[in-house]
Amino acid sequence: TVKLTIDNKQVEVPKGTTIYKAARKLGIDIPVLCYMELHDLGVENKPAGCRICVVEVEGRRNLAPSCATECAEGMVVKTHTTRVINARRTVMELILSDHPKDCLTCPKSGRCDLQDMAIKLGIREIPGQEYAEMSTYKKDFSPSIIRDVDKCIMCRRCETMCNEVQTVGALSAVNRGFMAVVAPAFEQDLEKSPCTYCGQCVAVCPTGALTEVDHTTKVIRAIADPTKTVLVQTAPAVRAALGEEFGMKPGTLVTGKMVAALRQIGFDYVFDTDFAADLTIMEEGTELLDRLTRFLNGDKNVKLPILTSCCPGWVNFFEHNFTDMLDVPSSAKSPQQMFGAIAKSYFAEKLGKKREELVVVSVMPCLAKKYECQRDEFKVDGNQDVDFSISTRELAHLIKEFNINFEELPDDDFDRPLGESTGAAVIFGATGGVIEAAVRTAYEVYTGKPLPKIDFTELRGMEGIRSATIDFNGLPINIGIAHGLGNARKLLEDVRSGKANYHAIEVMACPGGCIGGGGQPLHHGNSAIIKARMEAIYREDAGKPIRKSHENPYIVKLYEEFLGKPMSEKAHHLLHTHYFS
Ligand code: HC0
Ligand code: SF4
Repeated sequence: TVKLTIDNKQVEVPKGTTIYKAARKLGIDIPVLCYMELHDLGVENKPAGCRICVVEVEGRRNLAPSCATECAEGMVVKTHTTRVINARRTVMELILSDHPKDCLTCPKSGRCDLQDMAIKLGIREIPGQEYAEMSTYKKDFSPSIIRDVDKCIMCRRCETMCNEVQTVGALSAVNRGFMAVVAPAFEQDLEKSPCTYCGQCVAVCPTGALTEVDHTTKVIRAIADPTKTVLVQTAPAVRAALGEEFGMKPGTLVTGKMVAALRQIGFDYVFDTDFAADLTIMEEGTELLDRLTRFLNGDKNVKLPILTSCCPGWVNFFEHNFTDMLDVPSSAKSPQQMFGAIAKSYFAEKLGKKREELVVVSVMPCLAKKYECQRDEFKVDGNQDVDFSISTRELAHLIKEFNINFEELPDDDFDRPLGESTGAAVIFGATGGVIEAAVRTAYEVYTGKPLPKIDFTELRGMEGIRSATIDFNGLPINIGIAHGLGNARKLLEDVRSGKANYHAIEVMACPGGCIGGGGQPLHHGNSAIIKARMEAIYREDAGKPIRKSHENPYIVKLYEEFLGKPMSEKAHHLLHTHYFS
């Protein structure tokens, strides 16, 4: 260890610790723009590029970037001398001189790290601004994400997220000097790159350079249109994070308030993606058991392990990177898309309306869902099963725009039939939850016996790659779980090479699963926030009266009245899909 003094306080830290981290140990928060630590992932973004974090080290001529300078024995550090403050302001003025000043209309306004820093450092004018040249780039619109590179400050957090955590490699620094920018190869549009729309780059971008495509205006128009019946479905993870946008603690569950707010906004029916998650388990669970039985009967052509297919970032990733394995994932559509298909057939019939008269909106913790709902396979004669997908952040905007006092709302309940769900559906929102939900149903269907215990804690947690063997009455079922696309790549490569031996694998593109999605309140890679949301998800499950998908009475009714049985011809037509390279 080494001992040093920071702002007149003594601290002892392990050798190799940076000044920035040593200061944090003392409760001193040195301001940073580019630096980012992803606690549980062992990944740091440390380009020492922004120079906002400089400090004065006694005996050294130059100021030192605290994020990249290691502590030494006897060091004396000052974090807010006049020299340091002046240097920070100068750096900030330089950054702002090449940054658009359209804060009033910027989608990131109010939650922008750069704006916050300008306020914190008391920047009131930018000297020489009238002579400064601005670098300009064209805006890049994809179905999910907008890149407004004029606002890029070269912190390179997105690059770290995309390359190191997700191993997608869609973003890297190109050009030099004034024209340096983070972009896809050859400065192509995101849509032509291997981007999966996972949105993790958006989740860590400190400025308005990376934001979601906004669907709220379209939603407001649909609600105001008297010829349309507008249905909303809410994803499992939204209820565990929406409260944060209203100042509530991470991990606060706001299911009832969320339903009440959606009613006040004016949706005709407030339904739940969780209903469709239960439906997904019926289809995917049956497919798993079907493949297992064929395998046990000696069928050599059967594809195992089955891979979950409900995460659209993951689907995009395997369609791009594992083109030789496109028949391995489950053919079950995601809950978002199952919901849309059932809403515009079964429920439309119940209402006596044509599918074109219905508008289906989803609220998702995810940006890839915006892309997913536009895929051609999920349209009938050009009419999308899910018309618009808004993120948790966009829903928070809508609630504020509609003058709703969210904190004061009384709890309300979802409409029936497409609003009823079980605990198994809720846990879809956390890594490991989809496969736990599938096991709860597959076990009982396969063995014909009730589960001795409902909670499979061995499938839970934050470890990037996990595995467990579940005993199906004497038949051991090997389960694999990965979250974060870098982990998914590792696990899939082991499957491809025959090194790993699993019957079923769950993959979620975002660290933590959907609770850590790119459409959630910004988590900046902070794992404490993700863990609090995860606990909330399991709390909601534990409190549900029904906790197994096959016991959802409205799912039972849906099969009786409409679909027949899981994987029937009708179910196949409405609830299954295929993949492309
Ligand atoms: Fe998820 Fe989903 S669980 S992907 O993480 O499967 O986005 O929350 O809505 O569709 O249900 C996201 C979350 C969903 C879907 C569900 C699945
Ligand atoms: Fe990379 Fe995901 Fe961002 Fe696409 S959305 S650029 S895959 S981090």
